[in-house]
Amino acid sequence: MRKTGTTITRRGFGAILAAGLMATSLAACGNSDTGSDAGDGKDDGQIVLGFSQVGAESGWRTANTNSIKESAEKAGIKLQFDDAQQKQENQIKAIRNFIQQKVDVIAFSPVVESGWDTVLKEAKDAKIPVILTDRAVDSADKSLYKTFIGSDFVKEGRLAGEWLVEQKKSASGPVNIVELQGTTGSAPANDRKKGFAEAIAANPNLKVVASQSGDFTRAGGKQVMEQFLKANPKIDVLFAHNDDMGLGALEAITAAGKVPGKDITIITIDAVKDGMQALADGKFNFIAECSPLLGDQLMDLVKKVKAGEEVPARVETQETTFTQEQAKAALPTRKY
Ligand code: GYE
Repeated sequence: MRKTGTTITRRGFGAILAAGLMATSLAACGNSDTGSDAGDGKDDGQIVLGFSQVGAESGWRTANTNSIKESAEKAGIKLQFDDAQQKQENQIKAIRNFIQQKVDVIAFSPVVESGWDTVLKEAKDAKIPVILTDRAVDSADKSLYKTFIGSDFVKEGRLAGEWLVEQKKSASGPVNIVELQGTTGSAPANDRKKGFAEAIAANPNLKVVASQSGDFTRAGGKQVMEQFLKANPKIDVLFAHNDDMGLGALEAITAAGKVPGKDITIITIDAVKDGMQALADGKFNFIAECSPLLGDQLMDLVKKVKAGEEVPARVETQETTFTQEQAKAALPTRKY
């Protein structure tokens, strides 16, 4: 059996409790150099984590939010959760609120890569450690955050492209690809596009004939796919940067009288349940996995940075890929 993202290290409840007690008592000893003084004056001694989430744009995001909420509760961490509705200005506002409230640690999943330096500097000046989850920022100053936890998006794009290269290796003519990009300026959209383009460069027959953002949503995927179908008489392949856009595109493809998975080869990223179902049903052809189950590892990191312990600069998620047969096998035990 291949390794899937659902096998991310899960620690026993006892270990979590012990780690929690240890971190709490360390925090109670006070004044670690990275910790804020936010815990002071709170009689319960609980670590307070301010988390700014991107939004609720996809199945992946919902699973990620659930994972973070469940893991915080399990770890005895008090979570201040904010949903930014896919707007950077809302995230900046939320982070400023967290600073004002003097939370112990701030974590966030940056909707786009650029434009974070000022607010990250404010957190640093307030001595509140910041953890990036899921998406990266392009800040040159790496001291503005403690660590990053998430996936290698370039690799995901590359795996998608490599699978296609293999499938189409005996194609004698042009293979027309349309690409549904994620949110413009976001790390996963930038990186998945890059990895895919690098991989398909191996075969000059493979050509991206149209590429546009569907904002990681089903509605966006459907709408942009409709435009693609109108403008391009021959589409052989759809590469969607997430399952949800691929699922939205299915409706447009069917409405145009084409058979998804047969007339048009569909490759997506994420491997959430609905995407895996579409793959098992033969409507998608291949998915590169991206695990949203970051909660447990995030809470471990929160405790460590609060305690002033060293943490790795980057913590990467374990992932795999799925064909239709593999999706059928994995679906019954899929957790998200
Ligand atoms: O692939 C997509 C979500 O940042 C990895 O965001 C995440 C992406 C995920 O909306 O479905």
